[in-house]
Amino acid sequence: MINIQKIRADFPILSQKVNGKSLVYFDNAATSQKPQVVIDAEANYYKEINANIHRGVHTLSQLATDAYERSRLKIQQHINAKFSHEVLFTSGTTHGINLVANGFSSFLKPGDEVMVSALEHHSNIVPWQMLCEKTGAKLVVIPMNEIGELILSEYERLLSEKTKIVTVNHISNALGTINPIKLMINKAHKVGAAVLIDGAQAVPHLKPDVQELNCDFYVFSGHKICGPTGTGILYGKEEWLNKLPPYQGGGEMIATVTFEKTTYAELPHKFEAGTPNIAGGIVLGTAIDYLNEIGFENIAAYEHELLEYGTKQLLEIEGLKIYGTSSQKTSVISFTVEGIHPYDIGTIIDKLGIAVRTGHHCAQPIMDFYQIPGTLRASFAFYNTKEEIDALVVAIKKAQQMLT
Ligand code: 7TS
Repeated sequence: MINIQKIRADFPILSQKVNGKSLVYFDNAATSQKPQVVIDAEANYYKEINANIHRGVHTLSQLATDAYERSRLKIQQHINAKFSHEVLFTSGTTHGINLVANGFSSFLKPGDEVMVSALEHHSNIVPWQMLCEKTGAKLVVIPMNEIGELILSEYERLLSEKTKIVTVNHISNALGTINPIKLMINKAHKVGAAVLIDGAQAVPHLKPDVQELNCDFYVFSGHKICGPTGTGILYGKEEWLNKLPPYQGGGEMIATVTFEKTTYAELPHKFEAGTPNIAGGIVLGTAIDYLNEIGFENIAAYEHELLEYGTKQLLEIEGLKIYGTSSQKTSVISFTVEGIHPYDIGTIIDKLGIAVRTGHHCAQPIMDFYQIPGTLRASFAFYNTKEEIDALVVAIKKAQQMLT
């Protein structure tokens, strides 16, 4: 069970006024808010143990290194990776995807295929397009249907021994659809393709088990799970990370350097060149502890309640249409209101203290599919309430009156 009063008290920003009104924060798919324990942990790192890691004999460096590596172990446990060196710190989902896409340029040749889905965020499209341009491989797209689900019969038809990697999100950021990734991973493996799962929108709602999923790569951002911006994780199976070339060269990722030849460090350091976001990596562990204390089953059940309530209440507004109506959905509602541009509603409800995202949500192909310029997107977190949803409905009706 969620103790909503207690949880809301953990987030100082939620009691803030915006434009003179109580903040209603429904832009959680863009980034989550941070609880006090996370804010404190960030400050405490700099107050107490700030030092560079993996390189000093001195005490602070050792303390910082231990805390950073403890966080890696925590994340390994959280996603159930087999080895801690399969867990790489990145600056976010975008970084993780680019690292893998860049590495695949060593493996691909003209005629090979890279498969993405119609439901992807731009950061899981563009790096693969760049890879295809570089290697002559072909980008193949798994199509979607009207309710925002991937068409699995088409997926099976498109898979072949030419497919070298399939890259798909666990949950769509623009529509909230939960993709059947376990099944998709199995099918891809049958033709010998690797699979990368973009878990950016999944990890706020569920605890992924990378061994059970049997994915080759799983990426996510820390800032969407109550952690700091500029943090993220790339999980990769050991055999793949050993095969992939390093992404960036620099300090910390080497074993030996001479002007003739450099040899690379073991995993995970081979992919962690330079001084990382040390505080961020440590505090990401704090954020994961915080979420696990609440419990992902509790989070999912409560957010599902918000999704059902929000869907019902919003649909009572005349002319409101929801995009993404799969039965397998997280707490994201993307919608338009007939005759009014999403941006205009977004601007008016912002004046009433309500934060939603408007636009194409970095998923232009989905908007093109529906032939719309964009939507309003209300994305709920475990610290939101039904009363806030009521406030959203009132605000949209007010905007509707003003604009029609
Ligand atoms: N993949 C998905 C599915 C996402 O939702 C996002 C960010 C990214 C990748 C990129 O993550 P980043 O942390 O590297 O930027 N999604 C959103 C969003 O929906 N609104 O703002 C950011």
